[in-house]
Amino acid sequence: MLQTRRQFIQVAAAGVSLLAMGGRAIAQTIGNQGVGNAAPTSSAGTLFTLPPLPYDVSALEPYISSRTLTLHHEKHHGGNVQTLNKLVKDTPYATQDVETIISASAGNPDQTGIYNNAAQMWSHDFFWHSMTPKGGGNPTGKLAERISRTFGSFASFKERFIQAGTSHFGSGWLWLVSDKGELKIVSTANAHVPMLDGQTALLTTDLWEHSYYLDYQNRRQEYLTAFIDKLVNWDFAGENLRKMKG
Ligand code: MN3
Repeated sequence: MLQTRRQFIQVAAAGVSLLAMGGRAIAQTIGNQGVGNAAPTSSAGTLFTLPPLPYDVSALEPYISSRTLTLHHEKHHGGNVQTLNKLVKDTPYATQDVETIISASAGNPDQTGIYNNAAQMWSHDFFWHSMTPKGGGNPTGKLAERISRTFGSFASFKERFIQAGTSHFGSGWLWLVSDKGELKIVSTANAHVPMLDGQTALLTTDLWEHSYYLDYQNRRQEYLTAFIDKLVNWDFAGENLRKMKG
């Protein structure tokens, strides 16, 4: 599963100087350039850092404005990283990877803050990679076959994906997942991630209002339509499917 293979890179290697001392960064396996599995070794201060966006902040315009993307990445995703670092400091979590933190803290009433921020950090990183400046179009290869087989046609998939996101009540995330080998469209509330349900995420869209309100106000359906028609990164989803065993 992609989620279990997330690579860690040393902050210094990523060129981030402020947190370079003993720090670490998370990055997607895909889009991660020339980095190794550097394990965190410093007990003095292993911290997560905000991974850079995989494209320029203006690259998704006009569908997602640079203002939205800047705030979303720096303040929301960045806020998750900062808060998680504060919460895990001097705990056993400080030296663990984000998936382990999510799994171990989920459902623990004393660790709600840790869980929420770890899961949001993971999902935001996954979301940035679920989009690409020249996105949209049709999936290809095995993913295209699986989508057609599961949903009847790509058009039917798009309709159901947009409908699922539009009808989701409140904050959360919209996903295309593989659930025991079966493709499913699922929406999750707040910070919940599919890995907790034994599902492998292939693709996600952020349904929290901060992801679209400046650009679309209450028109969530327009945002979702733009996502699927103009932004979605089918190569990323296809790669996630390809990496699954079986
Ligand atoms: Mn968000």
